[in-house]
Amino acid sequence: MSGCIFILNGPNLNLLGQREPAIYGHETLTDVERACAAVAGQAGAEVRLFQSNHEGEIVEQIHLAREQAAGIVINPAAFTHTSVAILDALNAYDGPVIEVHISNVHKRESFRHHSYVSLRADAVIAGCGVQGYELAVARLLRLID
Ligand code: DHK
Repeated sequence: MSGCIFILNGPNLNLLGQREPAIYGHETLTDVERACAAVAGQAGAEVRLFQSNHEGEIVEQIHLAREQAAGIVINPAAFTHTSVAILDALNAYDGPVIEVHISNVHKRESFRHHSYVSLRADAVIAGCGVQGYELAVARLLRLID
């Protein structure tokens, strides 16, 4: 398996930096990708960031990860709370998985408190802002070392 880490993002995260900045901050997914690439680069690893508003496309990226990724960082966004399909795809992936939420979902509406993905994730990071992605990459590097 290569040293590539997949960073998968669900719906509306293409609007990161513009969307509800009081909750999700001002940084963009491009900023996230740059910061994660720097963390991974220190260990000689690479990241590949993907975002989709479509559940099936995220499922297909997880299938691709079976061949290409040493680990997965995933912020499924709203699909966190609804998607058995993403859970099933992650259950078919053998490497480590870290679930990230930019906001602290447990301080928010009750429908955000349940995560299907947490049934598979090796770790969950919530409420650290976009820094959560960097923390997740650092943890994955430790797990795949
Ligand atoms: C992002 C979303 O879009 C929401 O649907 C989730 C998550 C929380 C986040 O905090 O990154 O409920």
